[in-house]
Amino acid sequence: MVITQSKKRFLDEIYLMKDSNLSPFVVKFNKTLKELSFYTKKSVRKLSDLKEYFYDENTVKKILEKGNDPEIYSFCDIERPKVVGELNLGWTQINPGLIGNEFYMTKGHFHGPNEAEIYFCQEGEGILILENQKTRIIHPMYITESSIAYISPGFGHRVVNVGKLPLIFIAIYLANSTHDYEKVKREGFGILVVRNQSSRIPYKIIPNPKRDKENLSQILPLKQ
Ligand code: M6P
Ligand code: ZN
Repeated sequence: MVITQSKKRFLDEIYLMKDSNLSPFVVKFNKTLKELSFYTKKSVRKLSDLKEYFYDENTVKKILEKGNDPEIYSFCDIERPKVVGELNLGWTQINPGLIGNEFYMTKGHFHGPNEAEIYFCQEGEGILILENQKTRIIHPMYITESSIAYISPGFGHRVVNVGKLPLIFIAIYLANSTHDYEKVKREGFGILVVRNQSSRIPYKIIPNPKRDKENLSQILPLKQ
C-alpha cells in the first residue's frame, strides 16, 4: 500500500492528538554508568565499525590484525515514533585517542534536506565538522563544555575529539529524520583533524587528500 505524503501527515496528526502517546519525561545523565538513565537504544562503535572512515587504512589494519579493537565512541538514543513533531534525544561519548595521526571521531552523516539538529557539548574538547552538501564548503567549529551548535538543514556533520578526556555531547534531532552514511563512507568529509606536534595547539585541520581535486572543498577558518 502506498502512503502519500498527505496521508502520512494526517496519520501523524492523529497520533499527536492522543495524549497517551505524548507523556513528557525527564532523563538524567548517569556519570558512573556513562549513559542516560533510560534510553531505547545503545550503540557502541569500535574501530572495526569505522574501518572505512579513518584516513590511515594501514594503521587501522595493523591495529585490528594485532587483535585490538578499541571502542571509539558509544551513544544512547531515546527514539520517539517517527512522526512529524516528535524529537529524538541522543547522548554520545567519544573516547580520547588517535588512529595514526587522526583523532577519534564519529562516523558522521547527512540528514535529509529539511532536517536540522542541535548539539550541546557537555564536557571535553572537539571540532564539529560541518559540510554544506550543496556548496561543499566546510565550516569547522570548536566545541567545548557548554557549547551549543545549530546544525542547519543540508549540513553533514561529524564530531572529532581533540582533547585528552572523553568528549560528551547531546543531540536533538527530528524523530523522522534519515541518516545517510554512504556519502561519508565513499569520500569522507573535506577535512581531516590531525595531531599537531609542532605547536601549542595539539591539533590541526588539513584538506582530506582522499577527495579528488575537482571535489576539493573550500575550508572556512575554525570558529571558536
Ligand atoms: C548523535 C546523533 C545521532 C548519531 C550519533 C552518532 O547522538 O547525531 O543521530 O547517530 O551522534 O553519530 P554517527 O551516527 O555519525 O555515528
Ligand atoms: Zn545528525
